[in-house]
Amino acid sequence: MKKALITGITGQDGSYLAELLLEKGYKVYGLRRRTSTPNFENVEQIKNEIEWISGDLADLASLIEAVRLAQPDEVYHLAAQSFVADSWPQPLATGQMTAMGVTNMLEAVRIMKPDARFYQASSSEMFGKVAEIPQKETTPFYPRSPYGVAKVYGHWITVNYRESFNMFACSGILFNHESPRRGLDFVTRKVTDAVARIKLGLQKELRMGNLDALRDWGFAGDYVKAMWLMLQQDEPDDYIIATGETHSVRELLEIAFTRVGLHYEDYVIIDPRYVRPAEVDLLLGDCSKAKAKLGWKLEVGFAELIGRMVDADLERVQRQLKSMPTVV
Ligand code: NAP
Ligand code: G4F
Repeated sequence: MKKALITGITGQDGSYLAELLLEKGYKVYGLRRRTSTPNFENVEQIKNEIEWISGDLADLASLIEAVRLAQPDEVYHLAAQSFVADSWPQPLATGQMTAMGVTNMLEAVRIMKPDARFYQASSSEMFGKVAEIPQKETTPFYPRSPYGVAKVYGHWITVNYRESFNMFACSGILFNHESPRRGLDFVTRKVTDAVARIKLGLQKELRMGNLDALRDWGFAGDYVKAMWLMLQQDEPDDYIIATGETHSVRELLEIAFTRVGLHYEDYVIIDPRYVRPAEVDLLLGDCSKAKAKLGWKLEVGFAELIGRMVDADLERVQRQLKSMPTVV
């Protein structure tokens, strides 16, 4: 039985990856940080099948102990401060978790289990002010946020450990990927949750930032398969994972509101609080290397993804409404 250690297992990607690895017969260890209120929402259905290990990216000793306990064949390093907008008000915490956290995790593996295969969750946000369209593995980085800068560090330290210590370390440069498990702050989920609440009469307006930004949005469930495939190859390497299509935030609004028979112009208000100090205007990935070498393929398209997210939020909000006590 193969053993995998996942950091960030309670997040969107961690939860889908854990399900995939359990299906494949892995023993799955999940690193979880202490929070005052535990949040198992994304992993409730598999909570009892995971070996939970307490640890924090800022605490190297806890990561060394996690690797010692799990003795993993594969380490998927997904934990990070992952919300770009918060990386301006929290640049140091973002640097500590999203950049130095990668070195901490690599050190834990190098010290305790150097033959473990390592996956780093790199990001298309590294391309920032893009040098070419579409972006490929060879496109130079020009990050536009403290988060993007931290991810560039995480990418290069992963490459460096591969080259310095001969570790099987891969960097997956993933473009935006979404699902009903996406955090409520990210634009797709913010929109689909608002659409559900507006439709059910619980919200009147939706305050947004830059509607012209273009993103290459895929489905998280498809993307975790690529993470696993990268660690099954003969040689470690870096890969772009993307859909090869780009859509604006405005298109996202149109699709989501139309799904419930509404017009986004009737509800959306532009609020400068959601406009970023520096924007990534356009992301569009070329994943031909992953298709050719990993045999990776995309299953869920953009409109279907947003439709599924709206439906899931409608169901969830309706359930919440039903469980609320009636006021007499
Ligand atoms: P997410 O939902 O925000 O999940 C982040 C995870 O990291 C959560 O489990 C969180 O735990 C954990 N975490 C944060 N700080 C930690 C700390 N100090 N110690 C231990 N755990 C900590 O993110 P995601 O969307 O699944 O993304 C997974 C990874 O891929 C991230 O590294 C992200 O930057 C990267 N990425 C994401 C995308 C995307 O479009 N989703 C694209 C490219 C790259 P809590 O539950 O306690 O908060
Ligand atoms: O959904 P977002 O917050 O995602 P962003 O910034 O692209 O980052 C996500 O994808 C990265 C990969 O490229 C990951 F590395 C990262 O961890 C994260 O998962 O914003 C998408 C776009 C931006 O251009 C933003 O300015 O939507 C625009 N936007 C417009 N109004 C908004 C809003 N974003 C948010 N979150 N909230 C708004 O009201």
